[in-house]
Amino acid sequence: MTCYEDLKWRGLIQDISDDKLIDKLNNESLTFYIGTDPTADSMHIGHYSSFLISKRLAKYGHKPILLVGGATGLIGDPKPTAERPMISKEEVEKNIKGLKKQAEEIFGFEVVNNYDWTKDINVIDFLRDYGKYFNVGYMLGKDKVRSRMESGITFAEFSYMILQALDFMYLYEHKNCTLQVAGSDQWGNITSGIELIRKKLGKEAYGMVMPLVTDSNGVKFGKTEGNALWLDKNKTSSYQLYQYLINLEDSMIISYLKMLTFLSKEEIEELEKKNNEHPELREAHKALAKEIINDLHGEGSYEKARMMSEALFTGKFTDLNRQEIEELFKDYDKKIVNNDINILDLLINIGAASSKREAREFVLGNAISVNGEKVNNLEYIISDKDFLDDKYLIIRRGKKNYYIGMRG
Ligand code: 383
Repeated sequence: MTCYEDLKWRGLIQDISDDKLIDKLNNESLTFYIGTDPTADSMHIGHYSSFLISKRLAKYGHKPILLVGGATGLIGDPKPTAERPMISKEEVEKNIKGLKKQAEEIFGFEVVNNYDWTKDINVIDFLRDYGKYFNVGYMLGKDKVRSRMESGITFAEFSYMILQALDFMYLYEHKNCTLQVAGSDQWGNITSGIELIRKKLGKEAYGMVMPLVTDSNGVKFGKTEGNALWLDKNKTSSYQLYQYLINLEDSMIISYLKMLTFLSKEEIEELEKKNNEHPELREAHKALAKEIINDLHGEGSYEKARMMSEALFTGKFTDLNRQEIEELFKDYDKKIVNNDINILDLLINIGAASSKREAREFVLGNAISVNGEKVNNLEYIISDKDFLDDKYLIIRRGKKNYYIGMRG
């Protein structure tokens, strides 16, 4: 497959600025860039799905530049709904550090910061050198601006597209960057850059946008109950990512494999077959989770997350270490438990039973296990050996109810 065919097959091409780009992608080595603004100190999975393009194009011999918007982050790319709150310079500074490190670690390419070439442009030069090339009618025609005509847009956010256009031109002139890639929400900003380069330099530059990855209801990939899944493993653990990925809708899984992994066409077609024949095995989901989690958190991270999830299912926790147990039960109340307590009293103390009578029923009914071992003896006494890693005691009632005790 050619580069373009591959991108097309994966569903990664929503729009290109000029058909000439197809030939260039297939036969030349282009320098291209993709940018992100420092609105948080970590990227989320939505960024990951877009920034993966850098690795994909690099595989075909193109050269990626990743841009962190130290300048643009101070202004704010207009959202279709409302003005962004201004972020303090200190916060932007802190976020840049986080993002730069992350971009370097995860994607492994050169990272530039547009603050470096924007900070010294004074207002007169800005208006003469760039403002003069932008017709207000043209700017008003951009989707993002149009959608804000009712709710209002400040001059600062209105000017954002000029800053992004200026970046493209700077990178064109200084790094021979002829292509900007992004999610489809960036189309207006990218075409502004192409126009500026054409008008000011008389040169041709290109843009390519990918669809934003969503579920079948149009909800952005990686949004769970209004929260984003972060790429920083201290903010979103491998286990949390695993839970999210393994539960994705069946109908979307093949398109996710195409867009979010580097598995080949053959491998994905094989998984598609398995998914159709035995959806209950969740082979395609597992493959997706494995690719993403290992890529983000390092080899072996998927296996750990899978073991944790398995433990929750079987009730056996003996293979997990203290940190993994803490991670699994981080949202659970933990009750202090001491040695020599009888199982019935323990069940009441820990909240698994409301009375001795009920506790007795659970135990005799085979519903209770301690760290995965069934306990059906009413005289059972908790001792040292019951504390996993000398700290935690995991009581399971039935299949799904967990209660956690810890040493005082
Ligand atoms: C700033 C200066 C540039 C080029 C790009 C930028 C950032 C851009 C933007 N991007 C989004 C962001 O920062 O706002 N104006 O969160 C997102 N991107 C990527 C992708 C995406 C976009 O970082 O579609 C999703 O992740 O393009 O929304 O010179």
